[in-house]
Amino acid sequence: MNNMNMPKIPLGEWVDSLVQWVTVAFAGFFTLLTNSIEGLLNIIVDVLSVGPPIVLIIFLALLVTYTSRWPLGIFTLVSLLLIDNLGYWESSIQTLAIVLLSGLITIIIGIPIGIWCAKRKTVQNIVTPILDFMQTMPAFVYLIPSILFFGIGVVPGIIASFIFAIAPTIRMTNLGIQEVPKDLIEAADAFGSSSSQKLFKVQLPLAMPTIMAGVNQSIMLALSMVVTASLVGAPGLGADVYRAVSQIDVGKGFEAGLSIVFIAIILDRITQNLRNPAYKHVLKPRLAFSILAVLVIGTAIALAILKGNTTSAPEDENSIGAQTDYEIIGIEPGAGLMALTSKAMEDYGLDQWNLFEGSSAAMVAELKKSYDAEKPIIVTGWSPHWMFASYKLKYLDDPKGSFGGAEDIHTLVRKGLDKDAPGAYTILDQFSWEPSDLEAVMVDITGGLKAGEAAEKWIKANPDKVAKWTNGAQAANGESINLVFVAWDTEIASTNVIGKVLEQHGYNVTLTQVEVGPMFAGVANGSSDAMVGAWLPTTHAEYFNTYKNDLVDLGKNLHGTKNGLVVPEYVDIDSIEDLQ
Ligand code: PBE
Repeated sequence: MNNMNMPKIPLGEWVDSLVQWVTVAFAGFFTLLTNSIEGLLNIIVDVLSVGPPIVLIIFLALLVTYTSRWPLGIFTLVSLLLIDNLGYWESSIQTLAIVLLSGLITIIIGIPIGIWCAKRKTVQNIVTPILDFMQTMPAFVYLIPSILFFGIGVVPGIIASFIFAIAPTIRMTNLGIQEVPKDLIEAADAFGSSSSQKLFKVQLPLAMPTIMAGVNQSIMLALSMVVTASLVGAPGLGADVYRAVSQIDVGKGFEAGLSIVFIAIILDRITQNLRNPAYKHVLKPRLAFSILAVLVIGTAIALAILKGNTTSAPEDENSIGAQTDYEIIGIEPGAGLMALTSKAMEDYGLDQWNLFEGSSAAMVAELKKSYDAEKPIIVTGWSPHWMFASYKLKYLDDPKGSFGGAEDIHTLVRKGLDKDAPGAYTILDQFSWEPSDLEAVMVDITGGLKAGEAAEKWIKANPDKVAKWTNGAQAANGESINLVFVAWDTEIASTNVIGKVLEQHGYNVTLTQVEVGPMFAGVANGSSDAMVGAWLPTTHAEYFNTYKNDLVDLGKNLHGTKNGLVVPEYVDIDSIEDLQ
């Protein structure tokens, strides 16, 4: 509702249709971009991980020593050894590669735009507000269209980091050039320099310290995006942090976070002193950086040649693994389904395969993308779920039973709720329905209804069921109830329905969306009143066992769920064994 009696401007809808149009119109371009970025990233990762970790560690320690003196060199050596020791080396390489690549793109695109801004007032007037927009729009927002354009994985993460990080480079380049003293420019003009001579011989060299300060900031901003980017499946330390949050693993969160801090310090010191290395008297920067360039490029070429020679392995291009890049598209790292899938991958010996971490929404987006293009895809799936109504899908057979059988969904409430809110306790206790009910709500939500509206619609259509839940429950008088849930389609639907029922019974209900671990912890420590999405006995066994003494299990609200690996029907396999 707005208070001027004006119809709402459909801004969101416009953006939606624009993005939809762009997704289709530029599909080819996006695929090209995705493949190039992925290719470049793979090269960087390969170069960085050539030889055992100690090679790169010593190399980086030497580089930092050269640019920023030996104490920092020793710091680099010790901190990287620690990262390796803690088991975060591979993640760190991924993160480093992502940051280096977004940094590189930032420089290649940012510096020319900065120069252009400095030369033309009009360009600056147009670019400045765009930069303001890019910098202040929450970075999460870029991820959404990025998934649609580039799929899930590392590419949308790199693009979002780049958009988020490019502003300082452009601004500082512009500033640096404009700050070059007028008399120097006049002198250059007096000697008859062309404008490119002026740029490369006078303006850029003098502006370099400012430009490098901008690049340094851009790289730091890109690094700060790694956690956000992991929400859409970017690998690396960000994914480790996200997993730790999702599972409330304080120790792992700290270890991965500390690794990010170390990398930030190292990158910061290198980029800060790149122009003016501490030991430039011992080794001329020109020579030092030529050696560096030769080493890096030489390694890349050598690796490419080696790779070219070894791809002769008889790999069947039509195998499901080759067609899907050996990737299984997963959901939130803390989800029970992810643990079950990892176990299944062990049980069936799928060591070649990768389980992608991201979110349920990203998984569904990726499924839709592949489905529309009739491309093979394997996702982690569960029922009830609307995707089975919207697409023709099948579960892969699980002869070893790794995913367990049909389960129940339980309602868990905090201790003391029976005394503090007896009416709500009764309703939550009596809450029980069928998979088909839940599915109906989910289908309405994907059909475009808001979750709350879909819930109300279902409640209106099913008065008898609701009457059974509320039977004998004391009405409330605006007391507050807080329900926690994870943004899984099933839980969005069920939590909204029970929330509306409680509201209609006089409660003031808030729904709080959190990660998996925090959902259980929140009810156990009493900061939330209840959750209706505990999948037992298998999927959430670990969380349940951790917190069961501190919460009250009101038993099942639904029976007959399923977990497993799901593929579109047009994919020509039937069993997890076919992936071996
Ligand atoms: N799910 C849906 C959750 C439980 C509800 C299967 C994605 C999980 O895997 O934890």
